[in-house]
Order: sequence, then C-alpha cells, then structure tokens
Amino acid sequence: MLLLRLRLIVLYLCFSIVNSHAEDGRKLWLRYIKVSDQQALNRTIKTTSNHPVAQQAKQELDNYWKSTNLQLTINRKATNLKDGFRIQQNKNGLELIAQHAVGLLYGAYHLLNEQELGRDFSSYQIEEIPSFDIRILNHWDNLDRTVERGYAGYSLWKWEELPIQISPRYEEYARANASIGINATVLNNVNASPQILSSEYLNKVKVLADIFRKYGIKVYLSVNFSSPKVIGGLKDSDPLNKDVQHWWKHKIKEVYQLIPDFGGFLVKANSEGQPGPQDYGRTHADGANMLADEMKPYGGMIMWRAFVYNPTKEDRAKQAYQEFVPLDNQFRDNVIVQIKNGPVDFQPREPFTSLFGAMKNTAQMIEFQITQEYLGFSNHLVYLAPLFKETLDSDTYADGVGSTVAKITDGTLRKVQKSAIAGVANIGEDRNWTGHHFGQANWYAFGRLAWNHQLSSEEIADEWLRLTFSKEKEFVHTMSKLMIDSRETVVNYMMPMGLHHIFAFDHHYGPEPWGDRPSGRADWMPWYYHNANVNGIGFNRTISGSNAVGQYNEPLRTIYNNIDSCPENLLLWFHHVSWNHKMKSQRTLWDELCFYYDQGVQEVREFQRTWDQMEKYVDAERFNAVQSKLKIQSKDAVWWKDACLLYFQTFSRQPIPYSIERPIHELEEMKKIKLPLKHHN
Ligand code: BDP
Repeated sequence: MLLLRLRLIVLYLCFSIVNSHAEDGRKLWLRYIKVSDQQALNRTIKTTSNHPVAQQAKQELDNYWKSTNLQLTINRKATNLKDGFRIQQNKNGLELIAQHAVGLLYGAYHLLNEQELGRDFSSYQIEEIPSFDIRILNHWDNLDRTVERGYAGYSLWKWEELPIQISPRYEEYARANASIGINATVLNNVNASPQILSSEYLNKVKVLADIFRKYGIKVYLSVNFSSPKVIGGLKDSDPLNKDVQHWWKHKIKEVYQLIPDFGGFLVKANSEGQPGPQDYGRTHADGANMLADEMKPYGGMIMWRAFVYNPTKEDRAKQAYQEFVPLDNQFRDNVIVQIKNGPVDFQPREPFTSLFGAMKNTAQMIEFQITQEYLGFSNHLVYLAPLFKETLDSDTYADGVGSTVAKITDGTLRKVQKSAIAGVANIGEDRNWTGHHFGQANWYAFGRLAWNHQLSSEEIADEWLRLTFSKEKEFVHTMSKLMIDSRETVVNYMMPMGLHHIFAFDHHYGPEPWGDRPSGRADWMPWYYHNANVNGIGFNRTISGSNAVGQYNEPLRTIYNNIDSCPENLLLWFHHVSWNHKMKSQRTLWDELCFYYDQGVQEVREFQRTWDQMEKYVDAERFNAVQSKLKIQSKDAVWWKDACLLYFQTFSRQPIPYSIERPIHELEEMKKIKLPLKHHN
C-alpha cells in the first residue's frame, strides 16, 4: 500500500516537472518572469501620473522590470511623439517620456521586451513614433460566436454571459494587443447583424470597452446599413431620409453615452449582398457622409470598405477603382476608405489594389487579412510579414516615384485627419489564441508593422521567435529563415506565377481549379480566374483584355502590360500565356508551372525536417503541435500540386517533367473530395 502511494507520488512529481516545461501558447510573446523581492528592492519605478493607463504601465514594470530605476513622465508638450515615447538616461536611471499615458504603456512593453531580448541599458536611448494613428483589428465574429473565416475556435466574446460574467481573456487580449501597439478593435463581423446596435448588445459592448480602455484600446463596431429599418422599425434606411438620419443620431448618442471614447463604425455596404445606400439610388459617399456627420460631434470615424464588386461582365479586379474614383473629394474628413491589399481578395499573391493613391482627396487605409482564409487556415505555417511588406512597399507612383502604399496611407504624402491600418484577426477561443502556434506571429507582425512599417520581416520574426520560443541562436536563425521562406512556399504549392482564386468553392481551403456551379456567379468560379484552355492559362488584364493594367500609373501600366517586362510572379495575373512561352529560366510555361508546384512541396518537406531538428529548443507540447500541423501542410501541398497539375495537364497536354515528383492522386478522385467545412455568414 505504502509502496503504491510512493509510486503515485513519484509519478505525480514527474508529471508536474514535465508539465511545468510544457507550454500551451496562451502567454503568447508575453512570457515575462516576475521580479523577485530582492530584485524589486534594487530598483524604483516612479510616476506622477494617476491616469489608469499610466498606472497600468507602472504595474507591468513593477511586476517584471529588473534592471534599473525608472521614471515615467508625461510631457504634454512632446507633441511630436504622438502615441509614442522616448527613453533616455537621467541621473538616477532611465526616463520614459510620453505625451500621453498610452505612450508610457507602449514604452513599458518596449522596455520589458528589450529586457527579455537581453539588451544592455547602460546607455540606452530611443524614440519610437507609430507609423499609423489607428492600428486596428477587425474581428469577423458573429453574435452566435461563430467566426467568419476564423480557424481558432469560437469567438472570444461570450455575448450570452455579458454584461454580467467577465472572461479573464478579455483583459489578456487587450494586454497582448497593447504590447504590440494595437489601439483599436472592431468587435463584430463586417457582415454585421443589426442586433449589435440594440441596447441589449450595446450594454455588453460597453463592458468590453471598459476593460480595453485601461490598455489604450478603443472599440469600434461593424454596422449593418439597414439597421434603421430592421431594428428601428423605419420604412427604409435611405441615407437621405430625415427619419433615418434621426435614428442614427439617436443611436450614436446612445453609444457615446455608454462608451465616451467609442472609435466609430466600419461599414460593408452594397457588397456581396449586404445592404447599402445604392439600394436607394444613393452613392457610397452619401451613405458614408450621413453616418460621418452624426459621428462628427463625438470625434468618431467611419471606415467605409471599398471591397465592392458585382457579377457583371467587368473584371472583378477593376471594380473598387471604378466605383470609388469618381467619388473622390466627396467624403467627409472623418471618413476613411478601407481598401484590401489586393484587388481580388486576400490571395497568396496579388498586385496591390490600383485604388491606392488613385483618389487624391480621400483618406485611404489598407486592410490585410491576418486570418489565413486563403492560406491553409490554421493548418499551414505561413508567416505573413513578407506579404504585408510587399504591398506596403509597392510604389503606386501616384504622387511621383516613391509613392508607396505605406506612404499614401500613413499621412506622409497626403495629410489626413487620422491615418489607419486594419488587419482581419486570426484570434479565437483556442488556448493558444490562433490555432497554429505560428499564427501568433502574424498577429504580432501586423501589430509591429502598424507601429513601424519600416521594420523588416526578418527583424520581426527574430523578435517574435525569441520572445515566444527560445533565444538560442541556432533556433532563431533557422526558424527565422523558415518563416521568411514560408510565404513564397505557399504561393508555390497553391498558386504560383500570379494564379489566383482557384480554391474550393465557399470554404477556400483546398484546390478546385475545375470548380463550377452552374447556378453560381462567374466571379466566384476558379475558371473565371485561371482561364485555362488548350492555348494557355491566365487572366488577360492587358490593354487587349480587361485593361485592368490601365488603372495603374506609369511606368507600372507599361511594365504589367508587356509580357516580357511583367514580373513573372504576377504573369498569370495580367496575361493569358501560351503553354510553350519561354520563361526567364528557359523552361516553357508548362514546365515552369510543374517546377513551382513541386518546389512548394519540397520546401514544406524541408520545413518538416528543419522543425524536427528544433526539438531540443522547444517544449514538448508546442513542438508536437507544430510537428503535426506540418504533416497536414505537407499532405495538403501534395494535394494542391497533384490537383492543379493533373487538371491543367488536361489543357496543356504535355508530360510532367521527369525530374519532378510523380502525382500520387487521381484527378477524378480529387474532384470528389468535399470537405465538411461550413462557412458561416
Ligand atoms: C471574403 C470572405 C468573406 C468576407 C469578404 C469581406 O470570403 O467571408 O465577408 O471577404 O471581406 O474574403 O467582406
């Protein structure tokens, strides 16, 4: 009996030791270790500010700062700092200076991260000023807690428990965001339920806003343009109808009574079946301005989405430009047009949306997708900083050379009331927040680039790996390279050379280049995008085709229009190319296509080998989780390669080069695959 007990105790001890090393990812990149009593005695942290956000900054430092004395100062005159901060030496230690309390909070996290990264503070000096004023997450969370395009479990917002019961994750979420400089969040899906504006829900939203405020985060809501009719009982929602305006005025007043620092509304109107001002013969500007006028007295913003397209004969990639450019100059100054990075839809690779820069007198912001709707969900390891940077650094030439998307949107080239950048969140109820442990890196990278778009993808990967996993050089170096490569890898095995939108209908996970629904709209069908036939493959967007190239400024128009100068990684985006076209590699287009798909597969296999060698640096729990996700990714890559090559081969009628791995699937079998994945609207 005694022996058994002893055994049990030993077993329990072993289990707790192993367990203490296991990490489930819940702490994200915030794995700070508390100061000991002795360490706390050796330094003092002072601030004269009683602002709750400044107090929060102090609290974090009290808990984790080990290095030297710290003075936190608010200097109202330091206007150039905006939300940022300066850290400098003073005679007693370090001084952290900010214009606003929130700058102290950002400075506090900066210091704690620097401490984690092993910086020397003996002559430390730095100034950090954010690139964008509003750094906002867009949650596509529904009120029933499903998440549109969400792959990390149900929504964090437990609407049925609010406003009474408060999940500890609300504060953890706010803290994580603040630690990377995110200062705003849209709580609900752009396909918005009108109910979010009911008094019942607003009282729940208020509770979240109260928690987030302490971390400098403002709450925004997506609104349904038909709300006056649906929940207000009005006969319509025409923006020029006085009753409708009155309804919004009162609703907005109610919102601000509950949430005095409410950020504003995000609106998806007249897009994919959502209601909007065009239902009443009005324009996007009429709709946006009506809301903006009612918001104005409170300082609220209207983020109006440009993701609009109709099933017409017109190339989908041209439609946002066509609808919005004529409205330039008509929007109020508290309206900002929110434009997706690419003209079609968050594909593995797209050129930047031609609308950036094209409206000279309208504030514009970029919308990225952090959640991997078209990038293998939370199953594939795809680090998105290179994708984000590729768009931000693209030159639009709108105001001459150097008019990058970043500079068009951040207020450098054109003064805006407030500059902004949005990312569609990949966060859910999963313990590790993002499903895939490496999904956390994309949340992190979005925040870091919103704070400073000059940072390189490598710098961000490096920081994140060290804060999240391990500081071992070998680990950081190897995994940083893998992360950087991962974006091109997914392009290779899914849609190389500018191919796009050849996904399975609706859920967008696997390949379905053959996809067709006789009843569905053409611009949701893969053939609409790849146009494969016996002559070749690709979408002709040149002057002889849809002329989408005409929406780009010179020299891009000419570069894209000409098959010889068009970058090969966008070739099939802009051109319909013959199977025998000679590529720069001297291969034919067909052989090159085979080569890229195969390369994608080989690269994921290499990721598996690399990860396995990292076992000694990573706790078992996270190691195993990533290892099994890589297996899925590897299988999926082969599936993509076989599906696309075998299908396109029916048009090219050419053999798959012998140097390339043979298909292991049958085309007819793959056509039968139907994944039981539901897409919740
Ligand atoms: C597409 C998604 C769809 C979204 C839409 C949007 O498939 O679920 O509602 O974008 O951004 O990418 O409005």
